[in-house]
Amino acid sequence: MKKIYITTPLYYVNAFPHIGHAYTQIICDAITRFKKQAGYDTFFMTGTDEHGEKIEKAAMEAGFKNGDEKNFVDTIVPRFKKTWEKLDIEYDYFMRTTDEAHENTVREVLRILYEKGKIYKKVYKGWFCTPCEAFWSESQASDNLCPDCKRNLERLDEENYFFKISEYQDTLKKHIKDNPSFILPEIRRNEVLGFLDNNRLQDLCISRPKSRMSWGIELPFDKNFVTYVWFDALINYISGAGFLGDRKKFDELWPADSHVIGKDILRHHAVYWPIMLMAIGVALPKHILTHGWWVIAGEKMSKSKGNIVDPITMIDKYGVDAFRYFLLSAVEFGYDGTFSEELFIEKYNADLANDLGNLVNRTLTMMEKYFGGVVPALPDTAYEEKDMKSDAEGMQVQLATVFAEGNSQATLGIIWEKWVKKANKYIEESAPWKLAKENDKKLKEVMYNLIQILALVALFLYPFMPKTSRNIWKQLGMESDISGIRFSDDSEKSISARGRVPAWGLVPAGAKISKSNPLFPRIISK
Ligand code: ME8
Repeated sequence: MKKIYITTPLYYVNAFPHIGHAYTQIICDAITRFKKQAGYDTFFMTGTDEHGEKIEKAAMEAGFKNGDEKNFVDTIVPRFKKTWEKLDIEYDYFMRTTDEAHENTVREVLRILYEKGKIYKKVYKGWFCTPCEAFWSESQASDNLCPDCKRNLERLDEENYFFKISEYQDTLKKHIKDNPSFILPEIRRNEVLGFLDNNRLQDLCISRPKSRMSWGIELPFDKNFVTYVWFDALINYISGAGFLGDRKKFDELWPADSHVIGKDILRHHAVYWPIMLMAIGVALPKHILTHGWWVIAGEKMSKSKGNIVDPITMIDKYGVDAFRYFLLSAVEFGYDGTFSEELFIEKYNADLANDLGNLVNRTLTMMEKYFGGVVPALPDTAYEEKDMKSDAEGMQVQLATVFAEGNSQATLGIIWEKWVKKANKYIEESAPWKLAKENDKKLKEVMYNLIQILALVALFLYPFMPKTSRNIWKQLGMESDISGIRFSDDSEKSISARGRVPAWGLVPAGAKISKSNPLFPRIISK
């Protein structure tokens, strides 16, 4: 059976990861967990991009000698892995562009394309931006500044190998037009179509003479050259899926369901990569999900600008799920978002301390107080909370529809409005403390409902905040592992037919609540 194959970009190892990279990881992790929960088999791949000029430069700056770059990158990769571990990123495979299997695949792809006549040699005269790894023509860079990052360009006048991409322009345009969900969200799709409408594609330079830069993969047809960083890196998506090595794995994984990227590398993924695949004769990925940038004081957070925030600092200070929640909920997928600790604290206090934390804490406190922590059986006369019960049934499908385009903000928004906030309102309106005082038998029903609501909240939150969701599940006295629960498949752990959740009754009467410390204590800002 085809697996859902999700990828992140392969990050450059010239510096440690920051919040921008963390965001892409968290989105991919949430998508993968969401799909698993819905009953699909998944494969989530991430990794590092380790060749090229800027990595070589970083290695030299760190005191490593020419030819010793691999030892330098080996010192950086563990930091990426450690950060992903702290962020609870459950990937299946960590791909490095220095892996032998990947390098072999790149060489083989180069050979195939060279033999097909898709790669040729010519003298290149023009401009080059080292930080962006991008070539620019005279007309594109009239002021000698990179049109993308506005930094100084380097003049180049050298022989190189080029990949013929110009001949695929119309086929690509047609593919994008015929497949409206190929590039998401729409604003990014329009950006690519606008670029293809207004520019004639220039053939892509894919090599560097070794005399200038040797930290790359040697071309199989010319040992004086190594391949250009993008040509190397993009192939990871198929090499990691077993292309040319493991046919069975490749058939299970390809085409990828979603390449998740930031808007900075949209053109590489939505123009160059599909054309490479067309030239090789491989199907195109289904979706390219493109998010915006995290911005600090109006500027893109980036290694080269030096305005980065380390995710590990945030996690150590506020906890992993509070950090995941902020990144996933504070910005609409596809658009830029502003990061600041003040905004973080504001959102933490409002959504996590006040809404979610409070809901869990006061429900469980009342359970202990009124029922000694044992979930009561529902009385025969129970009226049940009809609204929420019927909402629960269609909930997974509703969330899946919204989250299909990566919009975690809207997805979490639904969970908050329809569940967390509504449940708090239910507590206010039904006032269990009054019912208890009046010895009203409706108290049992209200508390029973609240417990079922909490169980569903834990399940709905699991892809986004796995630790919190596990914690709530455990406090409800549930012994199963929440990560193994499927909304819809044939296994024993499945809790319903595909796409439907059996709303009420996940926590059985008699379950013993084990309340622990408040989930998200309020942060008092200085
Ligand atoms: O581009 N806001 O690597 P890279 C949001 N090696 N996301 C951000 C971000 C920000 N301020 N800064 C970085 C490369 N990102 C290539 C990719 S793929 C075959 C090769 C995230 O280390 C975002 O996902 O510069 C962006 O696309 C990626 O990191 C760029 O990482």
